[in-house]
This record gives sequence, structure tokens and C-alpha cells, in this order.
Amino acid sequence: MLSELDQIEQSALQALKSVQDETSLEGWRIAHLGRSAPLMLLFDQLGKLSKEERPVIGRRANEVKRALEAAFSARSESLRQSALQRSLQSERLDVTLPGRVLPVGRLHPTSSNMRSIIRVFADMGFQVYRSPEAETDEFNFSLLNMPPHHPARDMWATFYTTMPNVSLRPHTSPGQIHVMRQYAPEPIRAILPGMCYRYEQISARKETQFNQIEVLAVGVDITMGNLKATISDLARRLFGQNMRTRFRAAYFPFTEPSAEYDFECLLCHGKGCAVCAWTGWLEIGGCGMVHPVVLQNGGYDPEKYTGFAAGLGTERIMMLKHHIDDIRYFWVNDMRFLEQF
Ligand code: FA5
Repeated sequence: MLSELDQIEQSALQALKSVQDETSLEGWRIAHLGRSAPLMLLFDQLGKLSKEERPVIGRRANEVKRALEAAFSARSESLRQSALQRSLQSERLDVTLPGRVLPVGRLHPTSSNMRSIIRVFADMGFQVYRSPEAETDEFNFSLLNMPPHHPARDMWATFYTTMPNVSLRPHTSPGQIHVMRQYAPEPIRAILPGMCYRYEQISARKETQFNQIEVLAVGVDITMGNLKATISDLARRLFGQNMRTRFRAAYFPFTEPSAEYDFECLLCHGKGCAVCAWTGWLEIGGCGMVHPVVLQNGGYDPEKYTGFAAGLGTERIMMLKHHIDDIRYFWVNDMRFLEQF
């Protein structure tokens, strides 16, 4: 029986070596320490042994039982440790990994561009003045020296509304009257940014809605020289000292003399492209000395005061700056475009 116990011990310890997980460990426990295990059956037979044999075999059987129980506990602990190590390895957190950046909103390129132009004017001492996007016929045209019969009204393809006499402003110039009436007879250096609307054929350089900034300076001894200096300085501050500008004689009913000014087309560097209509220059806006009638309508005595005004298309400036070859990108809400700014 002693040799049988040795064999039970050895084969149980041998079997324990191949146990690799909790389930097979439990199977091992039932097979070697459970009720029907050979060791336990041997305990049942102790009563049948002689008085001399019983203590010897009993002691040895208890030794084997304790040895198997100790081996079971040790194996159980080592399995628990290796499971813990495995989970620590597989679920390890790398605290040095950069966090995931959540997508955040930002300003539309039109707005950020508008703000950078406004900043340049602010540096030159101009204040921002807001004026309405829907105007009466009087402000849109009459007070700007275009009475109802005046053919120059056709220069602005206007969206009329169902409300009599009210239209969406086709340019920011009506704001001139609002700001003059608020400040007359004080000197003015103001810019009026905002959306304009025109019923026109959409193309690479023309949209039905776009932004303008109206520039207005009124005071004593304001000259065309001041106007040219302001526009040229704007171009240089936005695009660098070498930016070229040109002024062409033009006609606007609310300025006299009038001009249009162009910035050199940076998309083609003067060679000609669809955006500059193959001229090498991109028309940015119109300008001129405020017409005496308009000064008067704004509350200024044209004998005493002079002023200059200009209107600039801000999307065109952004197109030049970022080599955008089609104005329609500003309104199609294509993330591939918007995310670049
Ligand atoms: C005017 O709107 C005058 N009010 C400008 C002015 C102001 C003249 C003060 C004298 C004194 P014009 O229609 O040319 O002018 O438009 C001015 C600028 O707005 C254009 O040069 C262009 O840059 C921009 N613009 C005009 N129409 C569109 C359009 N459909 N899409 C995009 N930009 C446009």
C-alpha cells in the first residue's frame, strides 16, 4: 500500500504539471482529491488494515494528501498570477499616446478673412459701422444720387422683395448715408462690412451673395490722394510691399470723380486666368470722391467738407490671398475646402 501511495502521489503531481487553466485545475482536484479519487478510496480501506499497518499507512496517506493539497494551492496561485500578468499586458494603457483631438468648429473662411481686413483698417484708424442688409429704395438708390428714373440703377442687378420699396442691398454704399446722418458734422473714418445680394449670372468670380466692405472718410481737405494712399496701403498690408494696384477711371453716380481699382492677380501673376478674366488684374472694387449731393443727403455741407468712399469685394481678396480659383467654393459647404482655413 505504501508503494501504491507513492504512485498516487507521483502520478497526481505529474498530471498537475500539464494543468494550464482554472477549468483543468478543477478537473485535477476532483480526480485526485475528490471523493472518488484513489487516495480517498484508500482512506476508506484504512479500517480494514491490521493495528500495526494502520498508523504507518495512515500517516503516509495523510502526508500524500497534504502534499497534493499544497501542490494544488501552489498551482492555483501560479495560474492566478499568470492570468493577472496576461491581463496587465493586454490591457496596458500607454499614457504617452497623444489624446484624440475632438473636432471643433471654427470661423468660416469668409468671416476670418473679413476680420483680417477689418484689422488692417482698424490699424489705419477706421471704426466699424453696421448697416442693414435690406434697405428702402431711398437708401439703396435715391439718396445715392440715383432718383427713380436714373438709368444707373440698372448697374446693380437688384433683388426686390414683395414689400413695396424694399430690396436686398446690392452693395454696402447705402450705409454711407446711415453713418453720415449719425455723425454729421463730425469727421468720419468708418468701414461698413456685410453681405450684398445681386441677381446675376454665377461664375468663377461672381456670386449672387457676397461680402463687401464700404470705406468712408469725410472731413475737411480729404482728397483723392488720401483715397489712393488708403487703398494702396491696404493692398500692401494684406499682400506685402510689392503688391501692385492700379486705378482706372470709372463711373458711379454717388462719387465724382470715380474710379475702379484692381490688385495684381496673384493666381496667374499677371499672365491671365479665368478669375481675372484674362487681364492679369482682379477688380477689387469701386471708389471715388463722395458726390456733393450725397454729402448733402448725409447732412454735410459740400462747400466745407469733402470725402472719399470705396467698396471692396472681400471674397475676391481671399481668392487672391489663397489662390482660390472659383468664388463658388465659399458657399457650397464642402468640408475639404473649409478645413483648409
Ligand atoms: C459697387 O458696388 C460700388 N458700391 C462700389 C463703390 C463704393 C464705388 C463707394 C464708389 C464708392 P461694384 O458693383 O463694382 O461697385 O462692386 C464692387 C466690388 O464688389 C467688385 O469690384 C467686386 O469685388 C465685388 N462684387 C461685385 N459683384 C460681385 C459678385 N456678384 N460676386 C462677388 N463679388 C462681387
